This record gives sequence, C-alpha cells and structure tokens, in this order.
Amino acid sequence: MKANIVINKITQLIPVDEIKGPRRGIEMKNIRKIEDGIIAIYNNKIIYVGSGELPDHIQTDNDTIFIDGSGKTVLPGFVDAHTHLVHGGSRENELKMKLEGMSYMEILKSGGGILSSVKATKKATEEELAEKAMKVLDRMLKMGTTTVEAKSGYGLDVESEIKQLKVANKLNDVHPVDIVSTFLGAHAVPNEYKDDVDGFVEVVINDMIPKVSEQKLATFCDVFCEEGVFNIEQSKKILEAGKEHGLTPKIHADELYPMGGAQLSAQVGALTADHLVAAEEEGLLAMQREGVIANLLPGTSFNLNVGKYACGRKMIDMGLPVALSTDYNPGSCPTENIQLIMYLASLKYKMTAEEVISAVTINGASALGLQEKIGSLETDKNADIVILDVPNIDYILYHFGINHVDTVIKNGKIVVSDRKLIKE
Ligand code: IZC
Ligand code: ZN
Repeated sequence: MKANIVINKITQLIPVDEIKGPRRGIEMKNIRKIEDGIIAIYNNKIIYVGSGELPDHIQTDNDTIFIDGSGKTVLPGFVDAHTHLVHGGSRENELKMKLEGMSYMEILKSGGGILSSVKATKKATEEELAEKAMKVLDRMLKMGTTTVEAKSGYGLDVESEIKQLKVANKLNDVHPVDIVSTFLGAHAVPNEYKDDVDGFVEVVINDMIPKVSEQKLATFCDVFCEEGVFNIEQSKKILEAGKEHGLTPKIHADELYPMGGAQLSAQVGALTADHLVAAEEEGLLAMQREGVIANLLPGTSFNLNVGKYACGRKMIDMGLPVALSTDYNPGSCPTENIQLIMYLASLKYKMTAEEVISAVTINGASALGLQEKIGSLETDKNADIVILDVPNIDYILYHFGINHVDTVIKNGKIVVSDRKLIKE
C-alpha cells in the first residue's frame, strides 16, 4: 500500500485508541503516548500508526508528502459537539448590561439575548448566514477543530428553523469541517407565545419536528430545558416527539437551576446532557447508569462570570464519560477557541491533560455518534489529525490563551499548514 502523507519523528503522538468510545472515568486518563511516532495516510484514511519507521507493507515514493513531527505533538482532530454555529447579528451591545450586573436570563426576559439573535437570523438570507458561519468555521479549523455540531434555534418558526438547518447542511458540503446538525426549535419562547408556552410546544412537535425529519435536515433534537424557558414536562414531550421522528435526544440540562434535566436525559435515552452546572447527584447517577455523556461547556461558565462551574472532576471520578465543547454562540460564549475550553476545563474542573484530550477527541466524537469514524488515530479511521507546535500535551494547557496548532489534516487533506488556512 502506498502512503500519500507520512508524519514521522513525532515527539509525542497520542492516538487515544484501544477503547471504543466514549471513554469513561479512569479510561479518560489512561491513554497511551508514543515517542518517535509515525502515521501514514492514504487518501482520506489512516493506514498506519506506530513508532520509528514504516513497516514493509507501506511504501512511499516521490509523490509522498513527508511532515517532520520533531518537537511536535500529534492528536486526533478536535470534535466540538455543542455549537450554535449559524446565526445572524451579534450581541456586543449587551456587554454593558452584563457589566452593570444584569444576568443572562434578565437580558433574555427584557427581549434581548436569544430573542435578539432570532430577530437578526430571521432577517438574514441563507447566503448571509452562510458567509458569517463560514468565517466561524475557518477560525475553528485553524484552532484544530475538524468536526462540529451545529444547532438551529434562532428561527423559532418552521420556515426560519429550516432556513438555518439548510445553511448548516450546505456548509457541511462546501467547508472542510464536518457539520452534524441538531434541531433546537425549543431554544426560546417567541414573543407571540409568551403567555402560551404549551401552544408553542405544540408547534414544535406538530409542525417543526415532522418537517425537519422529513427533509432529513438534522440528526439530533435538543431543548433548552431551563427555568423560565421550557420545563421538564415540555422538554420531555419535545424530545419524545423528536425520537418518534428519528431524531436522537440531546438536552441543555441544569445550566442555571437544578431542574432535573440530568434525570430527564437518562429517562429519554439522550446521547448527551450538556452544561450540567447545577445538576444534582441523583441526576448524575441516573446519567451514569444509562451511559449519557456529560458534555461540559466551561467557556460559558467563565463568560457568564457568576463563579459557578460544573463538577467535571467529580463526574469523571463517578465514572461518567465527559466531553468538552465550546458552546460557540453569539450570547453566552462567543468563542471558537477549543484550546481555551481545554485550558478552562483543566483549571476549573481539575482535569488532567490526558482527560482533556480524551474529552475533545473520542468523547466528542461519541457525543455525535461518530466514534467509529473519528476521534482517534487508528488504521481505517478518517485522517483527521492535528499537529501542535508543543513538545507534549501538558504544554498545551500550561501555555494558555494562544493557538498551538501548526498543521491540520482533514479527511486526508492538508487544510492548515504553517498556521495558515489552505484554500482550494
Ligand atoms: O444565543 O444565548 N444558552 N442558548 C442557551 C444559548 C446559551 C445561546 C444564546
Ligand atoms: Zn447551547
């Protein structure tokens, strides 16, 4: 077999292999590290991972591209499994309110927050939304993210939700980053339904979900289950309806108040429960029993600045599989920087570098149901690979706030080289 690309002499190669994802509890820490590592790629697949030289059955020739991995750390491409990628507008006007002490929910209740992004998204054309999201994806890719989840939820009516999902699906076709779509029609209550939330839930269930499913626009169905948004009963109804239409449940659970979202995630068989800042022990135990992945978003806690973080350390010690994502969105967490999220998780949750790497690779992949294809460096998996200009994984978390990525390979193609995007 002939290799198109070979990365050799890698100072620290972390394949995150040997266990099919998600890794839970102590498995997150126990990942192997290869010195003098080597990886070979043919077309879009990995064909060899090891150390030293290539084995005899893998040949190279004058066309083979060699990348020198000395002084570098090589990891699976990062998977960002919770983003609100497609939206119109921005909300920097809310910064002043925040600094004056207004909470995220107070801003939303005053008609700003999510509802302000809904207004801007409804107004925007598909092209405008795509152009804006494309820039976000470019920034993510430069940071080493090779697969993202993208939620709708800034339309809140059939037509605009579908518009958002269509944009995400189109971007998946044209941008190197792979995008998995989630329907989040129940992201906020539109003004017209302010006094009839159950009425809006009916619209989500009877109008939106069937159309989204029929047009195959999403893989997952999510709900913002939160005090003052959708309660447990409404969230359950929506997630069950999604399931009936083939959409796997995900849930914004116990972000600000302990609502019982964690328990609900276990009850409906959700793949992930996200946020979990205020989740209670009972809910976490239910998740652990049912194998629900805790998808934690420390950037949001940091940026909301109320001093509360999910108990990531405890969740891992309880044996839960933990993933980490940016929550990229125009309100509570406008950042594409997955490396900043990794740093915050390490610092605020007390996660080791090994646990952090497991969380953003194989566990992120598992949070999207893609653990068979991506999330680790193994023969026959997709060649989604990041090369960082650091000697080891501890260094990534130690030297914080900057981008350590030198090269990104996505589906076997070099898409970032010498820190710059390669545009086709
Ligand atoms: O636009 O504020 N938390 N949804 C739930 C968000 C944050 C996104 C936003
Ligand atoms: Zn979110």
